[in-house]
Amino acid sequence: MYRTAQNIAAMCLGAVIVLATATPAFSDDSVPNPSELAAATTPALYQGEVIDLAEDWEGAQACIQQEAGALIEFVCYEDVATAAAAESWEEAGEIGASSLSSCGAGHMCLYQFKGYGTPLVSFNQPGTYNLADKFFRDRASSLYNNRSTKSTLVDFRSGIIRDRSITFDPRQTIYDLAHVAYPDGGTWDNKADRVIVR
Ligand SMILES: [Ca+2]
Repeated sequence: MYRTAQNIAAMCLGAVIVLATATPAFSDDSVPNPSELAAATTPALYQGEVIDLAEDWEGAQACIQQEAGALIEFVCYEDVATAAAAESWEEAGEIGASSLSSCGAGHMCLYQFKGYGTPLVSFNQPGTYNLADKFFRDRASSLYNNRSTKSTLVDFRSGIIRDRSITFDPRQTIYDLAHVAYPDGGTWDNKADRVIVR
């Protein structure tokens, strides 16, 4: 009798171990793993996985800052249309007649290519963001400051040369930063190292 009970206990323990092994700590893909979050410079959720925007977007085309206090700061999508639908961006946020791209109300959107071409990274919380942390340094070529406040791009300079900056009005769009003159010659295309959102 004792032996049988022991065997049953062992079987139960085995079953528990199998269950524990087969079930991840977070069975819901939408819940990020805390250790992954801590290891990433800029953790973002993309297709149920935590990625680090500073390292690799892993094919994501639109990474959207979430409301303050969100469990994870950025959520990424495979294209802008999917992002716009998931984030409930208003149609008013669409740029141009083709609606190829969009930028949600309250967001400062930076696009890697002119004409609002993706990848896109957007910010909707006031703050100062180093774009290297988003794998976006020296990449922005167009933008839409779809906010009620001004936003600023900064280009880092070294030595005695002051950093350069340019500020955009609320709702301002720039189709092509290659048409925006840079203080020391050239243009603002692929120059921005930091964005300041107010
Ligand atoms: Ca730069």
